[in-house]
Amino acid sequence: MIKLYNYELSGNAYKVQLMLSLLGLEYELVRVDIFKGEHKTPEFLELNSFGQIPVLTDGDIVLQDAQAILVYLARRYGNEEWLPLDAEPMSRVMRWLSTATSEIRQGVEYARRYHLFNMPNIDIETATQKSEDILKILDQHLSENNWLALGRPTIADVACFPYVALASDGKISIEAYPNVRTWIERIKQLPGFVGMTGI
Ligand SMILES: N[C@@H](CCC(=O)N[C@@H](CS)C(=O)NCC(=O)O)C(=O)O
Repeated sequence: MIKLYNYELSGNAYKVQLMLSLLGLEYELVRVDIFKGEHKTPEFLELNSFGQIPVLTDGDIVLQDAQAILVYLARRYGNEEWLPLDAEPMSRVMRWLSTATSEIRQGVEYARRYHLFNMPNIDIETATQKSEDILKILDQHLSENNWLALGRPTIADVACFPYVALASDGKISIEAYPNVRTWIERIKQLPGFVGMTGI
């Protein structure tokens, strides 16, 4: 049985839940209340020494990091469709996994942390500027492409979708980015799509 250690407001954990659902897999959710520090207990640190969700277990396999888990699920259960192995298309998918953990995280994800969770040590001006920068780039890219990496949905879309779709939580409007809005709606139409609070 697959278990996903998550928290309902975590966009990183939601990425994994979305992938599980798109693949039509059965899974169990194990709630880790990160606002009560449940991700820093010795038991949880055994699963992820970083003290972060998401964690996914599949039998004896214990995996950490949303992007890494998407790679696992795509290859283990989704064959070539969600993450092909040929050099060029694989590189195109990886580009966006990397973008999810850099430009998108430092932009819309941090803006959300600041406004929704009042997290300290976030430079909101920088996060807001980075949000606008990446949304503009995404909108341009999506004006010529229906999906981020290939001519079909891949884990690139799943990795980038949550925090872009949650941008308004960070007081970032996506009104000026019509192609981003259309892409969000396109993802919501995928068979097996599941939402989260705010999406
Ligand atoms: N690189 C990690 C980052 C995960 C992450 O930032 N998780 C947050 C919740 S969305 C968390 O557990 N934060 C608690 C902490 O870092 O102490 C991933 O992509 O899974």
